[in-house]
Amino acid sequence: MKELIQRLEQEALREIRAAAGGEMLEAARTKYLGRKGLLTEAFKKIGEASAEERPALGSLINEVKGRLGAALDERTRAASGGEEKAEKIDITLPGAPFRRGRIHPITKTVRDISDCFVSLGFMVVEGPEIETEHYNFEALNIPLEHPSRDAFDTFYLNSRSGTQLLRSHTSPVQARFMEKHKPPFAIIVPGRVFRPDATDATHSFMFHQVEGLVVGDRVTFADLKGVLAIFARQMFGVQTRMRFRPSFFPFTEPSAEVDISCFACARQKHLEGRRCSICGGKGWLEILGAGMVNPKVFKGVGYDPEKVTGFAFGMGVERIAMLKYGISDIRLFCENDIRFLRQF
Ligand code: 2U9
Repeated sequence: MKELIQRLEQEALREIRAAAGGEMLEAARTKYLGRKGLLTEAFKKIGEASAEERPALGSLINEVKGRLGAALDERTRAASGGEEKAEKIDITLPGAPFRRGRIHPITKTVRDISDCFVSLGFMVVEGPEIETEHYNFEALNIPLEHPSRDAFDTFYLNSRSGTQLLRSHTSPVQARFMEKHKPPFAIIVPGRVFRPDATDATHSFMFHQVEGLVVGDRVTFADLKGVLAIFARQMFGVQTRMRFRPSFFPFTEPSAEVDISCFACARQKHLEGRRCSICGGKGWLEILGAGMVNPKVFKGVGYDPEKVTGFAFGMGVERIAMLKYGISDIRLFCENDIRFLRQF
């Protein structure tokens, strides 16, 4: 009987040591120490032993119970601690997912336009959004009676330090640049501009422009055409054609509006008589205005128009982005709808 109990103990200890986790340890506890467990069974069999042996057998079983209980407790503690630790460093768990942000389509378009001109040697220049009437109008040969100077066409600010306004174009930056730098130079000026237009699908009181200015010795209209042709092809595809229509701006003379051949018509051979939704069937898209810098503008900043010539151009970034990406409403750029922004 004594050997039987000792063997039982060895067997139980082996099982406890080999147990792989909490569940197996609980099973061992029930098997050996439970109410119907093997040690309880052994207790019941003490009656079969002789009267002299019984006390020693009883205390042996109690000692074994104590040792097995202690062994089980220790292993259970270790197992649960181990499991906790393993959880903390479980490198197989997938990481918490997070969405990467994106560049706003207007920022992306400004960068694409700028990159093209930078690759041609232009320098990017920026300036203030709050301007004086001098830099926003006078320096650009825009006379006092010009309709754009009307309070309904410009945001004027209440200011103690003379009349201030929100710039209605980025051109004042070029005027400021010319005052501080001598030709030759080639700059592009991206930035936000403000006009109190009634808002609709194609007009907003705030939008972005990229304007360019090249000044130097014998800069010609041919240079203007060459630079803009490279830009149009880079932005809208190598097959893009350009056309110039005569126009008028106070700051350029002569002035032109520049169209590109409609990239959508070219793609949509299957239109078969139906009108192209991008160009309305005209085959051309207006993308920018341009011209040779008016000599009066040069005089105003202290350049001699007999010695230098220059060309300038300007484009609305929202319009370029809307054409390029087929966006039908300018307000989408400001609504922060993640379903819209995620598409770029
Ligand atoms: C200086 C001299 C000349 C900038 C120019 C345009 C033509 C033009 C419009 C395009 C769409 C503005 O966003 S828009 O409404 N711009 O057509 N801008 S030439 O000419 C300058 C600028 C600065 C000193």
